[in-house]
Amino acid sequence: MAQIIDGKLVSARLREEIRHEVEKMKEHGRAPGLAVILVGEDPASQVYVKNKEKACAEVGFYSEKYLLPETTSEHELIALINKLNANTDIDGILVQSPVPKHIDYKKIVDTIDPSKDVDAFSPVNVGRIMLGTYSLAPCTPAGIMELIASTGTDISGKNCVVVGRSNIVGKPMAMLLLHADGTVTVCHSKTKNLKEITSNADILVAAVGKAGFITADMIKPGAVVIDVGMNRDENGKLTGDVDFDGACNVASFITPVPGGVGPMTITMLLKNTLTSRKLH
Ligand code: L34
Repeated sequence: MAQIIDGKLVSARLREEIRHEVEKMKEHGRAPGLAVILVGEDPASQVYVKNKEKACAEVGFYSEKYLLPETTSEHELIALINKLNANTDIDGILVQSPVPKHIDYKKIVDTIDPSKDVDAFSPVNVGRIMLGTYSLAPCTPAGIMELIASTGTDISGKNCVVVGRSNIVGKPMAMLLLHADGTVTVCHSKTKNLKEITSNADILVAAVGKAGFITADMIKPGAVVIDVGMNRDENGKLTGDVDFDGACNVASFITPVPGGVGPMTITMLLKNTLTSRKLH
């Protein structure tokens, strides 16, 4: 049976370190400040943003939350970001994705001052991730690196397979694994012989967005399996991209959904905001 990688536990340890550092920081100066913006009423986004706000309070950050109506114009959103760019109490700005269709997310990300881009989504920060010279890490992939480290697995020389090539997860994940000397393969919807490739993975990261897509027969015995999926069934129950029960019989370590990658994404956001505070 696979051991479950407890994302809440790994998160709690890191958040305690952050909280402690913030406490010391506040003796001499201001706390790190994060602004989170949500446009519209997507129920899943509301949960994630609420979790981010809660996490900020937990570690003693200053935070501002902007819940804007669906009808907010691109122009209004850009004006708010420009105000936050100039606000010296704010070290991090995050616009929760997805945004309504009439807003161009790329344009929004381009407006955020790269030094406050705690998602590390802006072209400057993405470039730094590619070069390996980044200080703001992509949150979900960086959280996954911590989860892998928590198992004691050395990535160097391992076959790492990432299923999914999104800008938020797949692409930056591949880069971080490559920087850690993994042998990295990125698979996607056009990949042929997917099972053949995943079956060779010592470390398998599933970021597909389809419930139960990765089945036990696609997993190498003893693999470390990371499930990035956040799929909701018709009853609103959260499930990952991996058939968890089946995978448990094959993998050596596996992350659950919920309680795996999700909490770590938020923890890395806190870490980036703290880093950004030190640079401002
Ligand atoms: N700008 N947009 C921006 N930055 C991000 O880093 C995100 N992401 C993704 C969606 N859009 C974004 C998140 O915050 C996904 N994501 C995220 C964050 C937290 C959680 C899930 C996704 C989370 O807290 N998950 C909990 C369960 C929550 C629930 O019950 O719905 C968990 O234990 O996995």
